[in-house]
Amino acid sequence: MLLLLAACALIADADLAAPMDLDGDGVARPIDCDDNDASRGAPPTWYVDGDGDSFGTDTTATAGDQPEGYAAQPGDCDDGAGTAFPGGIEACDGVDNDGNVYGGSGTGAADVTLGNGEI
Ligand SMILES: [Ca+2]
Ligand SMILES: [Ca+2]
Ligand SMILES: [Ca+2]
Repeated sequence: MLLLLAACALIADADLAAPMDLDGDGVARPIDCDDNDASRGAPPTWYVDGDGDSFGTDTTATAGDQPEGYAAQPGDCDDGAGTAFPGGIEACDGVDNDGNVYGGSGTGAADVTLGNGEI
């Protein structure tokens, strides 16, 4: 018991007041989602991805690991169509597949061919 009390006296007040950052990544507990892994710091923002195309909506959550149904990036032009996302390949399906506002009729009417080849 006396030995334990003596050991506690060796801990400086500054050490006790300092935030815990065991992995030295500059993010202290409790914000650091894994204080034993310097490659993981504050939990990232995740974006709701309803169609599973890896692009999410503006609805977000923060978590250390990617929650199911969330994507690492926002910007889905149509979160109800897994074939429509930024940079996607335009197809003759009445959907704006590449997110550039061209290609989706939005009315159910026949697709229209544009000068740039998109439908
Ligand atoms: Ca960490
Ligand atoms: Ca999506
Ligand atoms: Ca989509």
